[in-house]
Amino acid sequence: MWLPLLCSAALTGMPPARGDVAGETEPVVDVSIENYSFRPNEIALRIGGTVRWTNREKRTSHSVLFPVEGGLESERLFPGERWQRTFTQAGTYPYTCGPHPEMKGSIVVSE
Ligand SMILES: [Cu+2]
Repeated sequence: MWLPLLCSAALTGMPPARGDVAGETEPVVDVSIENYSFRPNEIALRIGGTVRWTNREKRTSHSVLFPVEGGLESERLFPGERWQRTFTQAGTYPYTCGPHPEMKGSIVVSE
């Protein structure tokens, strides 16, 4: 009697929703923006990986700016907002915050 119950519990623990959102199964790395810094500020991931920045400040807005790629920049992120980018090519991607160029981070994408 208890064995079938255990089995069904194990099945319920499976993630049936996986794959229902495109790209969800790819690794996502979270970066927190707080105290005028990106944490962590250095990230390594593989091609196809996604970095998701979340502004955890109380009041300050920030952006994510890639100056070496023609100035690709997120919209201004207000507290609680997030932005993400998926990296499809290997390379090193330094970035800053548009309004606060002293904020720095970098992402290394490998094959
Ligand atoms: Cu900023």
